[in-house]
Amino acid sequence: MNTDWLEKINAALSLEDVETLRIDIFGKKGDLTLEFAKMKDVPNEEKKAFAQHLNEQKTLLSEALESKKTILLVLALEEQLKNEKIDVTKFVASPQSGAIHPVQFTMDRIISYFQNLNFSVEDGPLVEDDFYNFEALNLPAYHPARDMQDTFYTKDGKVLRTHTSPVQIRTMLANKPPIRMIAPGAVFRKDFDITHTPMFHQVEGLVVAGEGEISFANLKYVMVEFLKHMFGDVEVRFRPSFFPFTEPSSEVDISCVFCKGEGCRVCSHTGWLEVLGCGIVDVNVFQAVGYKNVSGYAFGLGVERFAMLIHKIGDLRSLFESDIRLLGQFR
Ligand code: 2U9
Repeated sequence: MNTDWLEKINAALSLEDVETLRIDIFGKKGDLTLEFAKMKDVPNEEKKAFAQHLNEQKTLLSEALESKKTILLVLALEEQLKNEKIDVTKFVASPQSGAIHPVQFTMDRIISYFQNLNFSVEDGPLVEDDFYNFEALNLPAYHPARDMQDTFYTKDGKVLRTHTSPVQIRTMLANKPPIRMIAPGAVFRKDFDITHTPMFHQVEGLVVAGEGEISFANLKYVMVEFLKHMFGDVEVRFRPSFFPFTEPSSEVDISCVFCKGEGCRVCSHTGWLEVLGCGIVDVNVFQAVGYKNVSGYAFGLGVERFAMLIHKIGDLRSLFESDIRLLGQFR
């Protein structure tokens, strides 16, 4: 070998240089490879010393190549770290995260409250048959609630459900008592003014057990605890009312969350806000689903109204406008 390979390896400036040198020394036509090829022409008595010398050269050069490679890799890494240094004090605008809509947020709170009381969560179709939406709920054909003014009808005589009550009918038809369920979801009514939208959300509840097992006291206890959970430290009052599907029936008020019962514009100076309806399930409803010797209570509420009172949102329509200034407050 006429070349001083060690010196060349020492002088290499890049990994590519090292690789070129490796090929020049150890490649098929490499300097050392050609030296080894000369073995066959060396006289027998000199072969041993010749081979020993070449093997020493081989070890020396390959170690030199390896250590040069390591040095260059470390230098490259140091260079990379220097270039990739980040300034953690630099200002970066953080991405905006989404938020749960206040109606969904309120719905989730209501649902989890009743799930903790072991109520199941049921759902059903939005487009319903007359039987499930009206007939089975003690709303006969002449009942004013069926009026074309209030209900959306499809061309083929179906209705957009006006409440989630058909879900309770379907659940009773598909199961035997006892039942402890809620039905959350969208409902539709031909109503559009400051306090009504043609689509809104309800959560309704139904509990059914054996004859004499469910009383108004059970219903009252659960409603009062639920309303205190949702609205905090409020007074609760029950007023007698009427619904076709419950008898007796009650509307339930809480002390006004704006004026604490003092009287203000929101509560029309009464100190009270109506928040839900409830009652003991009418025997006609149980008869329609073939339930005998049972007792039960039911309740229903509007989720938008709850959301507005909880979050002090003044205008119902703002819940349907997708305005980022409102929604952003719920992150
Ligand atoms: C079955 C039996 C009984 C559900 C009930 C109410 C009273 C009620 C309104 C509150 C405000 C609807 O969203 S709202 O306009 N609901 O007052 N709902 S009892 O009673 C049922 C339901 C299903 C089988």
